[in-house]
Amino acid sequence: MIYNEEFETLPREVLEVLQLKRLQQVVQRVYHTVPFYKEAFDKAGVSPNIKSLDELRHFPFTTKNDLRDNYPFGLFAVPMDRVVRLHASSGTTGSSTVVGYTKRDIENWSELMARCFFGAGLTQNDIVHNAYGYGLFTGGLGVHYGIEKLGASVIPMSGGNTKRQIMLLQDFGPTAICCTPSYALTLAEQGEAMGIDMRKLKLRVGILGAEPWSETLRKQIEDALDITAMNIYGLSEIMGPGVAMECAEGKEGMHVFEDHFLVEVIDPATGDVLPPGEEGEVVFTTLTKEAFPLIRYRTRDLSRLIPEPCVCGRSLYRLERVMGRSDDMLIIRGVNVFPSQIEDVLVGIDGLDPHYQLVVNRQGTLDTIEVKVEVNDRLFSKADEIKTLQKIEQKIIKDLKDFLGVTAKVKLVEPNSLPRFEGKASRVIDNRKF
Ligand code: DLL
Repeated sequence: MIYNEEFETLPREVLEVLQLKRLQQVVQRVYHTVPFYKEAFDKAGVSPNIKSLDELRHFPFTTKNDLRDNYPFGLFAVPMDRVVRLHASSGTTGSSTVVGYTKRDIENWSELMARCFFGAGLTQNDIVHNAYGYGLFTGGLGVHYGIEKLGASVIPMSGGNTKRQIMLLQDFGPTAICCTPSYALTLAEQGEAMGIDMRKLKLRVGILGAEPWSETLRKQIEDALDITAMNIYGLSEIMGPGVAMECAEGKEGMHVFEDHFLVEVIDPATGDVLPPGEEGEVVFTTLTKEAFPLIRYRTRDLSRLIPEPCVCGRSLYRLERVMGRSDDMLIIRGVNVFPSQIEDVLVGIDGLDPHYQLVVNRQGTLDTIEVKVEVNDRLFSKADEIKTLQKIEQKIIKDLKDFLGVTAKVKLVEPNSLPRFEGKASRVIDNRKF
């Protein structure tokens, strides 16, 4: 099912003409309104008068660090009186990334989300249980507006409170659910533990994303809930959910909405653009965003483009399931966190040494993170004062929650007990299997 027949099935040549026109406009606009881009383009010696799509490969990349350096609104391309919504990623002040939307941006986003839902087989007759978190995270509201745009009924459940979620799944009888894949499995398991036959619910479709997941997990979720589980991809910087989405007919690879986002895949080491089909890091340029356009944003997500036509009839290239990243970002229960952010929190606490290890596990369906950190000699010599240690442990737990939104287990360990590194530190032990 195709929501916007005109734009989702454009012949490639026509799509490319549209992309070029939009690219020319956005490049001109950022050059003249955002000092960061003027400086970056001038430094790279590229002219904002683009004549072909191919020229884009000579433009400099934008990275998460650039967003942080311009925190909070430095990369916005419109005055604040045109911004109607802000979202942000998790992180302490200055390391969080903030994104903004104009009215038109929200309309476009809603339409793209409606495309996702319709493509997954939903119509205005569906009731959709939205368990993505509402708030600064783009998942909750992004999905919410898309469901309303489609004309289906949305249950704005947000995350957490699993028992209540299960109660509403029974009482309201939603036909679709939106949440992370790991949460879908948690709901299935909790429901079963409560003696409920989760396969008997009215649910028939799951729109799942925001974290990497495998075909094996898809099968497990589909079995446990008796639904079709569909993969949705997106990132706050580019818009939020709805940058790419699987279609019900193909269910293999996620169609990128290329009329709004220009996608490239690059070699993460050299930055060279790779031919379609080769695996590398995904880079997006927004073609229509007003408040917060991004040119050649390096997502750090690893994938490949599938240029072959899809059985659904869309001409849009597909992005293969994203399974990895070219940086060390972890996604713990939907919260994105870098080891360096955890380090920042730890070094801010008296009595700790900057030697730590992060152990990530999957317990049942939920990701857990344990932070092991060395106390310093001074504190260790007073360690008989158990209360002092407990206090520090509690402070770390609270700070990680307050600053990063991460719920962690914390273990204080003796000075010099964690591994030391000669080259690159490898402080993360990720035992999850995707
Ligand atoms: O996770 C937006 C979103 C919300 C997508 C709801 C889908 C559903 P961020 O918090 O900025 O935005 O995290 C973006 O999450 O760069 C990927 O590494 C990862 N990610 C998102 N969707 C998928 C997916 C939202 N389907 C980061 N498969 C991205 C694998 C995904 N990874």
